[in-house]
Amino acid sequence: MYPQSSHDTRPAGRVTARCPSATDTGTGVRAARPPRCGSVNRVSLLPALTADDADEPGAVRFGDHVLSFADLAAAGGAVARRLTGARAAAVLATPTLETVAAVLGGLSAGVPIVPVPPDAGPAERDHILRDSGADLLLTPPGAPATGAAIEQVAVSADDRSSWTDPRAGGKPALVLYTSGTTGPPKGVPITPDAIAACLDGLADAWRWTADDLLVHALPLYHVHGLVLGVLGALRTGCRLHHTGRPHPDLLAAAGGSLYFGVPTVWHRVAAAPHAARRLRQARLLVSGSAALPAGVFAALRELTGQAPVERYGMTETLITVATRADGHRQPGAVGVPIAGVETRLVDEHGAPGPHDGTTPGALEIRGATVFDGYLGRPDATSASFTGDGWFRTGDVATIDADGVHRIVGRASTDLIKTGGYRVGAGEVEDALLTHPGVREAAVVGRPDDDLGQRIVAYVVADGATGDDLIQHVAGQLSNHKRPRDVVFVEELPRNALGKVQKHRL
Ligand code: MCA
Ligand code: AMP
Repeated sequence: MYPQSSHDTRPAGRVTARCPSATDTGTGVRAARPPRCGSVNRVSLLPALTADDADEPGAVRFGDHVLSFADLAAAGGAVARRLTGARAAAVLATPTLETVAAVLGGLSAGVPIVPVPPDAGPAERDHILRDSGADLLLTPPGAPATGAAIEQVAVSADDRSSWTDPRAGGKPALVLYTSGTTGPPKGVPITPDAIAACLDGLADAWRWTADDLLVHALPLYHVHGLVLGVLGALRTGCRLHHTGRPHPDLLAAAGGSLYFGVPTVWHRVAAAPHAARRLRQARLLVSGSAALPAGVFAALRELTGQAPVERYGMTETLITVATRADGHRQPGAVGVPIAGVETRLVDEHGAPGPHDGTTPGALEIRGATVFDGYLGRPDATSASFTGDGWFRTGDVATIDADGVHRIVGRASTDLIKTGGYRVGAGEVEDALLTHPGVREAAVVGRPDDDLGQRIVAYVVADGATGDDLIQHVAGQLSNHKRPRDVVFVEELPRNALGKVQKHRL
């Protein structure tokens, strides 16, 4: 099932540009600088782990647990030895050094790693394990038996073995699960080449170097926390402090130079002025995964003395557009394509849209960071790419004459962003419908100052309370997929074809 090269999952006939050539003008927006594909470090994916100073203590800190890069590599080496012969290995992705060691073990052994949200209910977890074909579940030591149907192997970050440096390449290193509008989450294989291109593009945009101290508290089963927040440190060689919880006081006390957060975290930092003021010493505050509200942008600028930079991406494309450290920081603007990435806008007929800063169009992306296709889902893959190889993001954007992008909405209301998490309305509806009292369900995202959107479920049901249904969903899926509110209705508004009219809810 796993492709051996980056081309195996592409639909026949699809033309892609992994790295646009200098003469390829296309109709899109190109990174202002020439693509750096040629300068990607193809020898080593994570050079910090074998650098001359890899023995320096204190490089990577998760709470009170601290390791040097060299010790972390040796912990990864010990995991790699246990992965011999595995097809894919799932990891219960707690925010710990054990998860980092497990990911490194997979990278080193050439075994795709499949992070599983640690709070995933059995339905979500079993889907991920089954769909990915993982034959092992790596967990922190002392983790209770999960009940998963595959062998559970405890990982210790204190084990040591020799480290084999992972190479860049086109075979999947990670498979991350992400929601669509309907059905269970889909697997997104991510190659070392795509990771390297993304991280090098961001390092260039943000002047991200080994002199930085990166601080965040993001989950380790998504691109933001795992690819940027962990592998980014191991590629640039910067120190990393994961604070466990994204509490403003913990973030401030870490004294970082570079901070990553989702808008919900920045909203909470802005609401804690004493902590926010302590971020004045930071070099760069970065927001992503969802739109940063203008009010939070303004509050951060006021309290920290600097405007945050926003960047935009998706699980399928990694991060593709970013405000540069030396770029103009404006609320709502997510910046320009990173090196190696092209973007374009198209209208409803697929024709190129103007880059005038006001006309919205469907945003399409191609380039070195874009995935090749969903795991085992050729139908979904071909629906996501145009015939000439551009990925349809599903986001609606404007692009101005300087190439600055603004995300102005999503084409589908059935993808909800709550706390930076992407949640498909269909997955939550399916979970609600497995409750014996529920006859119909429609799930929507409602604006929320803290979460961006909150999940609200409209149900036709007998003999169940709202709390029952929230707990029922939590029993199957991850915590953040629970509806915050349940509204009981007599019937759902439907059109003549029987389709629920969510705009009328
Ligand atoms: C949650 N709780 C609930 C419900 N939902 N209780 C009752 N009913 C519900 N429906 C509980 C939670 O379990 C928690 O309990 C408490 O309420 C507070 O929850 P919440 O408000 O959600 O806050 P939080 O748990 O502190 O989480 C906020 C967060 C989190 C830390 C910002 O949303 C987060 O880490 N988001 C990051 C998502 C992310 O990494 N996305 C990147 C995707 P208790 O306190 O007991 O636990 S990658 C991506 O998007 C692309 C590539 C990109 O651009 O980055
Ligand atoms: P995910 O697959 O969880 O990575 O979610 C990707 C989606 O997050 C994108 O399609 C956008 O809708 C949204 N997103 C990510 N970054 C931003 C941003 N800076 N501004 C607005 N939306 C964003």
